[in-house]
Amino acid sequence: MSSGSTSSPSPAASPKSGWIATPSADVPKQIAAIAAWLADKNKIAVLTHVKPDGDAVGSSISLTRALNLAQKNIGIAAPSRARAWYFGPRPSWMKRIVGETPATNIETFDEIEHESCDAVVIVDTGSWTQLEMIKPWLEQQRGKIAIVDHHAQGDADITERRVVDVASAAACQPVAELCRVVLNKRTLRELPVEVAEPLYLGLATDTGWFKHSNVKPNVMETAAALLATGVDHAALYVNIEQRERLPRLKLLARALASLELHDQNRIAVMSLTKKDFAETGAQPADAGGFADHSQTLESVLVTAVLTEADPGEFGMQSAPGAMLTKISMRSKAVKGSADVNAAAKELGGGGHVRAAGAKLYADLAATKAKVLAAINRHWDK
Ligand SMILES: [Mn+2]
Repeated sequence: MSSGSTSSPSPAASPKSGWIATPSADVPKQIAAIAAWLADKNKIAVLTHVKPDGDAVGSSISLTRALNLAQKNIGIAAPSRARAWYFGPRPSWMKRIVGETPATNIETFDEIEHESCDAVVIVDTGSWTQLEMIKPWLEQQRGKIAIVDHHAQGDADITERRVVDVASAAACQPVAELCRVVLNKRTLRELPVEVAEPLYLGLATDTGWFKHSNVKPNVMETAAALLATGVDHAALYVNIEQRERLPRLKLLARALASLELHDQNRIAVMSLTKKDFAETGAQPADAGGFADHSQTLESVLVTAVLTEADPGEFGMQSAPGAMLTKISMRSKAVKGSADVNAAAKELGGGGHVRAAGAKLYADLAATKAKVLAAINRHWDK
């Protein structure tokens, strides 16, 4: 669920009670059941998690397009029956991917409070914490909701109608199958390219453009089928990953200048102050993905990026006299690395084994000491 350049590897285990992965053998059956349930629905909202990333946008836009194309095929005379809904900050490239597809950016709850629909499909999440803003509305849609996800954690009380394919690196994989069934195609290779392209985007971004440890044969098989439909993957890469603004690069220069190595050069720490943001003109979101740079150092196994932050940015209370520091950690997928999820949990945060974060009411120096100590307690045994 993180942004394109910082996509984390496979979702963590330990599901809450009731939220269980769909057994692999049942995934096709469950997808077929959701497609059959959607067949006669005339007004469908396709939702995804707050702060949508490549997989969230890719899976929601492709499904919205497939549902509307199927509507033409079955001849329902009405405006487009499916619409994608988004809330929270959106990636800069989003408009290019959404194009003319019906989509609404929800800024405040009252915009949707009285919206009605026949069906709601939630993709790439199944957690109330990721759907907070529209939770009261969703609670009124009981019985009308389906979830297509790939995360091992979620809230079972949202709906029982769900497919949770944890063997997939991206939600776009089960959603690709759903699109195929909705459009009555035999194989993914027969999907229209406008459906295949956002699916490819989700698959690419959730795997770090096919370099994370979650890349399995099924990922490459799906990617190959999507490419065969005519997806221009080189253009997609340029459009998504090569659109940086100068302030972000200037902020990266500050981060690299701050780089320190600790613990026999196994831990890299970069620190960004409020002054760095002010002087480069960068926004808080511009610091995403910086760990990728320090991780290129051969000796480094774990990277921490520490950022002075505004508590209000996270909806947190400002404590007088206390500085909030945001911590983002990454660990290399190699033997002898560390479990940054365990380290983050000690600091009151969490995430995945290879990508996790936390926030502390402490200044940069105090935070650094706590982070180094926490990482040191969680080297692989
Ligand atoms: Mn995802």
